[in-house]
Amino acid sequence: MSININSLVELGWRQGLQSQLHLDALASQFAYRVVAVQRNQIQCLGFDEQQNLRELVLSTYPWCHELPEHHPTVGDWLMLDKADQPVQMLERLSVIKRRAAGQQALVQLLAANVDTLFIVTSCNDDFNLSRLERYHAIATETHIQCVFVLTKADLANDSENYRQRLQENFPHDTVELIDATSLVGVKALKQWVGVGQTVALVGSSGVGKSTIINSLLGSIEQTTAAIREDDSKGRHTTTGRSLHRIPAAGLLLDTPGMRELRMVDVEEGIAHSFADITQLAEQCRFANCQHGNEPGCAVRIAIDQQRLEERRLDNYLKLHEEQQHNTESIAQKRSQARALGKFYKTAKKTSKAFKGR
Ligand SMILES: Nc1nc2c(ncn2[C@@H]2O[C@H](COP(=O)(O)OP(=O)(O)OP(=O)(O)O)[C@@H](O)[C@H]2O)c(=O)[nH]1
Ligand SMILES: [Mg+2]
Ligand SMILES: [Zn+2]
Repeated sequence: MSININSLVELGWRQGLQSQLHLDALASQFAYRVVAVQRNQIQCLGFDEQQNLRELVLSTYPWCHELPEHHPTVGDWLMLDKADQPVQMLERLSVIKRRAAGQQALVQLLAANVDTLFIVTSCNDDFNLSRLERYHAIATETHIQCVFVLTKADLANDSENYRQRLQENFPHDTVELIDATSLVGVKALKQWVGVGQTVALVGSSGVGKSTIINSLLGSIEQTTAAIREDDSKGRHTTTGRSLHRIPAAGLLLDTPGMRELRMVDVEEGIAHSFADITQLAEQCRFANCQHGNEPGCAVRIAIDQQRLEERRLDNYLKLHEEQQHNTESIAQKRSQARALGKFYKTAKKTSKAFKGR
């Protein structure tokens, strides 16, 4: 077989990807993983016929006119023919996305085929449970395991408080409190980055995503920069997404700190992330209870009895509404794009038939 499975495994190759291919494709095509995307340049890594590792830069692919959500993103797998032409993109086993910035109703992909998400925040003013709940819902939607990484433990004298608040809000997830600048500090994170595993790091600018990557790599591959003293905000040092291989371990995906994380296509993720609220809601007297002033609201009772934080309910309702609004706008855009695609196809056929006459 032309694909060196053992080596591709280190790049994250697995059964769920291979099973998407017919035998003839396996024999004639080569799997490449997208490791960085800059404007139209897609950098990917794979193996040639002699099983040598190769890095390629692609600037076009046959489906480049489709909606942005169908374009390759970091972590995607492309199948290339013997002339290095991309022929297909494999179905994503997981995908992290948000509604793109700006007025247009478009999806922006952040990463594909991720196993674990390190949701990074610091023991300082960056700490915000409502924002962390956004990341959590997005990961849960696509069945990515979440690990909360709380950095700058060495700079805060109440770091345990931060850890406790995080763990109470996310009782089913792991929380790691670390000093990201030291090798010893990031040791606890190694267990999530086994051979063939892909871990993406997300979080605001300045929380230490690139610092964690450098410490795990044991070398400086990513530029880092000090945060602002007055409000703990970062300086948006990392501007692109890129995959990094840790020797004898897995892959780490660095991302730029995001100012906004607008929810889209995440209904199930929200329901799972806020399972405590959705379960309580089942006991409300009215099936369509909005958990406001209705009598017999089990969610309100839980808040009154301090079993649920009001902030968490407010955020749940907010995210729910936001995701519904964005998903509807994007669904419209998708159906417009489909109609346009059909129109072009028909126009092409008609023009061919006309020319053939
Ligand atoms: N003392 C200490 N400093 C840290 C820790 N984590 C990060 N830093 C520092 O915080 C600053 C920001 O870290 P970066 O790694 O650049 O942050 P980032 O999340 O990659 O930020 P963007 O690329 O802007 O999104 C750097 O000066 C790091 O050295 C930590 O755990 N302890
Ligand atoms: Mg960075
Ligand atoms: Zn209710």
